[in-house]
Parts: sequence; structure tokens; C-alpha cells
Amino acid sequence: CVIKNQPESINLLIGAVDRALTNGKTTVLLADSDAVSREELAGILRRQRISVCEVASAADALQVLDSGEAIDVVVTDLDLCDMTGAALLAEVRQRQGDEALPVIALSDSGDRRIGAKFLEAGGTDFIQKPFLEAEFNGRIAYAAGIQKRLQTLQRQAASDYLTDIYNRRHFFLTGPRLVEQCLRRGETTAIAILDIDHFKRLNDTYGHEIGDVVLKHVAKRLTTLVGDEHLLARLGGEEFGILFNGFDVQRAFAFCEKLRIELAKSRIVADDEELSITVSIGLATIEAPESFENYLHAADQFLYMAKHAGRNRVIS
Ligand code: GH3
Ligand code: MG
Ligand code: MG
Ligand code: MG
Repeated sequence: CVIKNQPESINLLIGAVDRALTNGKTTVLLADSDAVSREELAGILRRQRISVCEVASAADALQVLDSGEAIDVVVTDLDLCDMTGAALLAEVRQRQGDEALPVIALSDSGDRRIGAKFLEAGGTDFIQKPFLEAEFNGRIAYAAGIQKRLQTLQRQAASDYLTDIYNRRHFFLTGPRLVEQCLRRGETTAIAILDIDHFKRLNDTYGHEIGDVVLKHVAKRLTTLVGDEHLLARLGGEEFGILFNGFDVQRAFAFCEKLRIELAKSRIVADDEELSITVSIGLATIEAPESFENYLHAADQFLYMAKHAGRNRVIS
């Protein structure tokens, strides 16, 4: 299990949504300070084709979670060297908030109240040692299954149905946090609204279905060009939002110019027709904490100016 040191802002973007995209494989974070017992549990999990990230302390477990590692289920002994399993549970819950991970505890203490207390504190499940391997596997599989379904729903709630990129809801939910991080680092940043020119005309000429193909094409090109460093979403209709991760307005402007030129260059093939489009971009700088709607409104006003100045241009 490798702890990746990703910058904070990247962790934000690779949130629940992208973790869910890391395929159907289940990864268990296994915390047990007893090496023998840990190896035994890891062996059982691996025989079920589960990836196991093994740690010997609560501190290491939290470090793995903080690193943004894709973890589906936490399995912990209740008696860790540096913390009780219940205290680890509280830390996990505090960090994860609504997207709480399943946390399953094990204990060989004969005191049944310990397990009851763990469940009362919000633990997902409790397994008394010694256990039957089939019971252990069944409980892990059940928790992992629920977690996978939750991740799928989170991904669906954050993505746009037509283009499969992030939607407006996700943009508004994560945008303010990204802005706050940039400003806290002492960086200015920028927000862009990109709108396809004369899209109504394209729909009227070629039909709505070809319009949809064009939207998907633009979303795909933007995904490639923008990458995952910045936040990209379809805000609605033929409008896309880009929240830059700490770009000053000059850099953001140059980036938007590149997007504009690249999109104008691309040939879109749909139903034997070869189409091309242009886009207008309004770009606003973000220097001081204001409401997220204000930043977007400013970008929208620049977009309006770009349209009135003749389209196919960036205005900031
Ligand atoms: P402008 O250059 O000023 O932006 O002109 P425009 O025609 O692009 O802008 P307008 O806002 O007048 O029209 C946007 C059109 O986008 C109207 C609407 O039918 C179309 N549209 C919105 N959502 C979708 C969609 O999901 N699929 C398709 N095919 N068209 C859509
Ligand atoms: Mg319009
Ligand atoms: Mg338009
Ligand atoms: Mg529009």
C-alpha cells in the first residue's frame, strides 16, 4: 500500500466521484497492531480478491485516508497500539462527513459491551473473534457492496447525463471549496464560462440529435484539454464552466485562448456531416472571498461582452 502525497486541491477534485471510477475492485484498509492477526486477516481478504492496505496503527490508517487513497471499507481491531478502534472510528467520521466509509471492528475481548459500544458510536459492524471465515467474508462483502452502490449514486449525482462530465450541482458544491483553498494559499484564480456560438442555429439546421453529438464532442475535447487539475462542468445547455486551480488571469486567459482555438480547429463528424463550431469565453478573476455566484456572474458579463463583440473570442 503506497501512500501518495497528492496536493490538497487534487484530493478535492478526486473526491467520491473519481474514487468510484477506480473500477469495481474493493480495497480494504486493515488496521491491526498485532502482526500475526493482521497477516491472517489480510490473507482471508486477499483470497476474496480484495486489495488490502495494511497498517499497524490508527495514525497510519488516518494518513492513508488523508492521502486520498481509494478505500472502500475500513477493518480495524478495537485495540490498536495508539488509539482504540472507537476513537479511530470517531476520527474517520469527522473527516469523511456525509460520505462516511464503512468501519468494521474486530475484537477478541470476551466483553460483549465493547462491540455494542462501537456499534452505538456509529460503527458499521462488529465481528467477535474467533469468527467463521464465511461470516467474516459475508459481512465485508455486504459493507463493500453498499459502499460501491453509494459511490455509483454519488457519481451519478455529480455528473451530467448527456456528456458524462461534472454537472452544475457538482460545480457549485465543490467550487467554493476550491476557491477557498486557492485564496488560503495566497493565490488568485479565475473562473471561465464557455458558450458555443450560434448553437440554436446548429440545432435548427441539423437537428437536436446532431446538436447533442456536438455537445458530447465539446465536452470530450474540453476534458482532454483541461485535465483534472482544474474543475470542469457542464453548467447547462451549451455552457461549460471552468474553475482554475490557482491560475492568475494572464495564465487563465492564455489557457482559454488555447481552448478557443483548439475547439474551432476540431472537425466534428455527425451523420455524414462535417461540422465545426466556435465558442465565446467570459473570464473573471478571483482575488477576494465573495459568493461563488458573484464570480460566476462576473464571468457571465464578460461572456455577454464577447458575444456582442462578435463571438469566437475570450474577454476578461
Ligand atoms: P449565442 O451565440 O448567443 O450563444 O447563440 P446560441 O444560439 O448559442 O444561444 P441560445 O441561448 O439562443 O441557444 C442555445 C440553444 O441550445 C437553445 C437550446 O435549444 C439548445 N440546447 C440547450 N440544451 C441542449 C441540449 O442538451 N441538446 C441540444 N441539442 N441543444 C440544446
Ligand atoms: Mg444564449
Ligand atoms: Mg450559445
Ligand atoms: Mg448559452
